[in-house]
Amino acid sequence: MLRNFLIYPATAFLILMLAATVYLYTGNKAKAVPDITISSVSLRLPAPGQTTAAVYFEILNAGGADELLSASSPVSANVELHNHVHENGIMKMRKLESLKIRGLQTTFFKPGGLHVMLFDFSIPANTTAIPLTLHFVRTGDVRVIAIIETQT
Ligand SMILES: [Cu+2]
Repeated sequence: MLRNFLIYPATAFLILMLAATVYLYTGNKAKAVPDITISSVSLRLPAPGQTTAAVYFEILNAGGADELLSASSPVSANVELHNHVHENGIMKMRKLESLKIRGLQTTFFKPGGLHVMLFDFSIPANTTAIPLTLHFVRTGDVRVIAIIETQT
């Protein structure tokens, strides 16, 4: 009787501790704050006469997951997130409503893949860089500078 009296609370206590540990671990994992750094931001100017330009960069996330909702820039009123997809052997661009940014991972925006598309842009001659703001759900707005590369 005395044995049961002692073992039961000890077991209950251990189970509670285990549950609390599991709860804290999974909870912290989900709540981990994103730690986002944007690098290698460049804008490819199209051939003369064309009115769309693509912006490429890398999103390094050293923290928890985030989501990229949109991008904006003073040089264009119409900025979209795009991806390239293969359809019947043809490369097509597709607009993304948003993009999940996984934690502890680098997401590459590069030719033939993800990119930010500027429509009807207006960039004065001899401009070497333009501002671009990326809007994240958790991180908020991140302002970067895109270096302008002319097509060769
Ligand atoms: Cu595009």
